[in-house]
Amino acid sequence: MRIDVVSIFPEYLAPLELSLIGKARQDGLLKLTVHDLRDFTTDRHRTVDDTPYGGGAGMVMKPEPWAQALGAVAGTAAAGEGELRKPVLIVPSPAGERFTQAIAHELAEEEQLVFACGRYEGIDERVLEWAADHFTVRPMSLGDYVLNGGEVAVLAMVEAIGRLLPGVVGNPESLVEESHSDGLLEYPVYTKPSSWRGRDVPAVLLSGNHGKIAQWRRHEQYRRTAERRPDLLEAFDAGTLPRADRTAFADLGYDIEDGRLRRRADA
Ligand code: 6GU
Repeated sequence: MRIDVVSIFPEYLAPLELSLIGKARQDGLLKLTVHDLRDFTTDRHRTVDDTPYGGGAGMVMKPEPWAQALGAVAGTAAAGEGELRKPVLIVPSPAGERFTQAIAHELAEEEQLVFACGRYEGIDERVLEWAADHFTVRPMSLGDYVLNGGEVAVLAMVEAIGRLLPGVVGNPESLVEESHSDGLLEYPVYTKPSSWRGRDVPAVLLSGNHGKIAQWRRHEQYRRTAERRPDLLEAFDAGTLPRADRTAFADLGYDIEDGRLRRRADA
């Protein structure tokens, strides 16, 4: 995969040289380049922003440096059958679509991703309209809070996507049983010693009974998800659960109707 990041703070992206993602770059699994937006300005002051039309607080990023930068990084990749596949332009913004594990999986299939890091009040809207001719444009948000710019969001998204690329995570099994891989939160984990400061590891995990352990872990996932992220259970397919799992959900205060979980009114 090829990734280009455009930012006025290229140093902000230095952590992408570390750990798993840094290793993936060294191994050639990920070709990641960070570009300085100011290198695409033409004035002496390397200006990237100006005051907003219509008034109001803050500054807006000017269109021309962005058009130059995006034009320079827009590669074209073969999509088979002589088709050219547009790169995906991800625009981090609190006004974007919510970035999820499912979207990370989608984006991990792409040949090229370009991240356009806005600062200030954002990028002139016409840049995104123009860019749609050359890219699949996807404004993306990490969640409902405001960061000062897209750089920290790019660190998060590149890590979430990069670890899904073939060969990046040493043991691909570790991608299977983790939070959000099955729409649920992960079960709690324990290591030695089996007793620590008066707290014992749940006995079932020491039992050697793999069926019982798998069931306990699944039920812990249900319990945790119901407690911390009940919203995730709305999308959960409860249609084909074994009896013990139905009972587990009943104990958590959920009925199952037409394969969907429904919180009991009295729960
Ligand atoms: Cl992707 N960008 C910015 N600037 N703020 C955010 C965000 C992104 N996601 C949540 N807040």
